[in-house]
Amino acid sequence: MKPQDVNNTHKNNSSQEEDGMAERKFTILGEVRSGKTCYLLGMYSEMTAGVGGYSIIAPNADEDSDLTRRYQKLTNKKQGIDRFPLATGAASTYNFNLQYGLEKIMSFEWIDYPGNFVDAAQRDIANSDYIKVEQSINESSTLFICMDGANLADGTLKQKIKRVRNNCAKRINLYILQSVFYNGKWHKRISK
Ligand SMILES: Nc1nc2c(ncn2[C@@H]2O[C@H](COP(=O)(O)OP(=O)(O)OP(=O)(O)O)[C@@H](O)[C@H]2O)c(=O)[nH]1
Ligand SMILES: [Mg+2]
Repeated sequence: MKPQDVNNTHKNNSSQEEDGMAERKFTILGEVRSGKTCYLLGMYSEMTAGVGGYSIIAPNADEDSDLTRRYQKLTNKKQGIDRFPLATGAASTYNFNLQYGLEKIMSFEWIDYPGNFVDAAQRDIANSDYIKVEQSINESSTLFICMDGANLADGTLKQKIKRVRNNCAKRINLYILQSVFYNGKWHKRISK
């Protein structure tokens, strides 16, 4: 997206910003252990340094130090396997600002959640955390799909496709196929 495109969005959403709400939501769809949390930590670390003039900051100092500390741990090879994050136990919401140079051009929200939320056999649709995640998926302007590379590691092409279908597609398709398109926007059903 070009800076001017984002700027237009920013102007259109100025009242949301005044209310302290994120202008956009991004949600990552991925099974248990697919790398959602590691991606968030890596993305934040890379983007705080800036790429092509764009950078991301977490205006909340606690969120910034939490993400920074966890990324430092993730990259500390001396800690061996302990450096990887534990399975996410509860959903956490992070608020970020996207900057172009010194100018803030957009705020967005990112939710990190336990991957079993997207497993039909395990998810609890009455759980308020799950409802929050489903709502975030429904309201997101962008969905990322995160897949465990182990699905593609060994075996024949047919076996790899089967693993992707069973471990990834079966779980996340539900959230994409439940979408309905009206008024020029995608909307999704929310569990009652
Ligand atoms: N090689 C490699 N391994 C990764 C990468 N990202 C994650 N992993 C491995 O995958 C494991 C799971 O990653 P997480 O980021 O915790 O996965 P998650 O999707 O957040 O898992 P849940 O919180 O249980 O849903 C990590 O402990 C690492 O061992 C990556 O980019 N490369
Ligand atoms: Mg996680």
